[in-house]
Amino acid sequence: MQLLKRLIAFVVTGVTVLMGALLGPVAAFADGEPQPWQIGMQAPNTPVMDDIVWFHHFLLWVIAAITLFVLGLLVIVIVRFNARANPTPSRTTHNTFIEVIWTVVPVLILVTIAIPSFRLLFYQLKVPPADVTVKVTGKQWFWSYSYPDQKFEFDSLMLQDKDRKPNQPRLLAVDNEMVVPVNKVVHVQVIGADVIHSFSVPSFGIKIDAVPGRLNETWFKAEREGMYYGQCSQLCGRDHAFMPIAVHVVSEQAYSAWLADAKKKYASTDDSARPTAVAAAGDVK
Ligand SMILES: [Cu+2]
Repeated sequence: MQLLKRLIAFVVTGVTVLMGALLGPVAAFADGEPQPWQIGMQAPNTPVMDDIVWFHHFLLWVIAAITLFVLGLLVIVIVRFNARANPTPSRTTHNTFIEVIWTVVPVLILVTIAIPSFRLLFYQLKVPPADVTVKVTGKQWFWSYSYPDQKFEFDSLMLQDKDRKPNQPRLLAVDNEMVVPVNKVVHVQVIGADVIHSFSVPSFGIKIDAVPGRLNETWFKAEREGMYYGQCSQLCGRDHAFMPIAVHVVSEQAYSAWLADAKKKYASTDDSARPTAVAAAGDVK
């Protein structure tokens, strides 16, 4: 009995701590990158990610309620119907009412989950009219960003430790970030050049495979300025862990200024003039 009480206290404390950690400090973390000892998700920076976080919290409550309910039933069975407390068990085998209840209630729970789930899915999938289009190409092992309306393209490689400034996060900072304006719908087209990669930025709520020969698309509308990081999320070979994604969200004016600069800087569309990162990365270490 003592053991059971301790077990219940342990479970209740565990659930409370976990719920607190998962539901509480989402907004307390710094923007755009993971933090040491972080448990919850990164702070959302798009309407889609807002909805994903809401849905996650909603599911967490549903799961917690079901788990506690089942735990309660188990405890009742253990305490009241063990061989000592209940030496002559009942021979009842069917109860139509209870059987209807345990079929109908789970169906209702699933429908309650399905409605916001499908709403979110369609919200993610339907790209609204785009203000900016960026074509992202996953390569072994870096990303290329092309702005089709502006007719330029550039490569984005992870910064090595020796090139990194103190405020740039290790394994996430890159030499050339993807730059987008704040509060604008950015249409992202994603493709792979060699193998399957995956373009993923947690605080934007996007993760989409970069498949050779297939143009996938997604979208995001960043609501705050800043630097937002992600990583390739599909095992793609030796340097899979070293092809981070960095998206710099800037004001409208800063974006126009960057565009003007970038058009000059990345003017050459001739492949031979661009950094030969593939050859360099292919060297045997
Ligand atoms: Cu990859």
